[in-house]
Amino acid sequence: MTRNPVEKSATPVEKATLAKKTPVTLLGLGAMGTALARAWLAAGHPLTVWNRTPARAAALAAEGATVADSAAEAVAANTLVVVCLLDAASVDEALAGADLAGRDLVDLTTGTPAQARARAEWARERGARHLDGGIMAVPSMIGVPEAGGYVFYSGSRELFERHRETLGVPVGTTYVGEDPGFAALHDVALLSAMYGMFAGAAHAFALIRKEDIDPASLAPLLADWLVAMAPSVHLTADQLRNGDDTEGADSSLAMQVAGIPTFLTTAEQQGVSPELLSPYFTLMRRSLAESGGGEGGTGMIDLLVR
Ligand code: FVH
Repeated sequence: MTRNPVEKSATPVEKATLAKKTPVTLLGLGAMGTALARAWLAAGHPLTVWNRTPARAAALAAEGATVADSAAEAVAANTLVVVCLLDAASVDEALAGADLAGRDLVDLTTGTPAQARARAEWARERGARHLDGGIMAVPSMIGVPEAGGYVFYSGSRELFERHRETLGVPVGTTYVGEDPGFAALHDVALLSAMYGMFAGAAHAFALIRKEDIDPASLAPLLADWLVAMAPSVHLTADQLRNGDDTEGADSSLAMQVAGIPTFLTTAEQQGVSPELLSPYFTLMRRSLAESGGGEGGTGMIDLLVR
């Protein structure tokens, strides 16, 4: 293990400050892991890191991290072990030879709810406690509180509370429940909505692509419109809760379905494939037909649930 040069040369005051901060082990120094590492180092947390490709740890060693020669050695160094690797298979591979007994394993690797539940059980069988995390941020948002990023956590509330302060150093924290799968479920839900937004924006840019319209002039209009429409999710939530999709509906489903030909014809006339929008329009039509003229769009949500 390469010792932390900052620790070796620390003054008594620096050592006292370091001593108050929870030591962290971090496995994975990709784009996200490196950003997390820098935030903990900047806040004065003693940090032990490991990465499959050792060269990625060199810069962090110079910034004060202790670099372990193996994942097992890094896990042995501290109680709090944070993992941020590519996928569940890489977590299996990295932790294969590590003794996890007594460790608090926090897995920030993106995965499915089922993978998170299986990991919690896997950790329990190895004598470790487990929290799953779903990162709602990109690396440039880490260590920048005003960027608004955060991590969803699920699993033991007591474990979350114990490490809340340390976990909150790189980016905000939002606890979503004892079920270990809930952080991943929230993560995937929000990212799925994001992809829907990206799909709509891609279609919008395609519509103007062949015209004498600067994409840079459409972009702010698009962004403002999406922001103006975003609060509609609160109305949808209320309607789902109350089982009444007429409640507060400004725009009836029937009116929206009547407008579908306008969108499809415009796409055709602009030489744009309707492939991103068509599935949603199909669902709108089915929902209207099956609801006998429902007012809102929550019927589509129930049609999606198999
Ligand atoms: N970057 C982002 O924008 C997103 C934001 C939301 C959350 N994601 C998730 O975070 C996890 C890590 O993402 P990342 O950005 O750090 O990813 P990479 O830069 O590609 O680094 C991958 C690290 O995983 C290591 N690794 C891959 N396979 C293995 C393996 N079989 N055994 C051990 N380690 C492995 C890789 O090591 P190396 O290639 O440097 O040797 C990197 O450390 C991820 O779940 C995102 O979905 C990021």
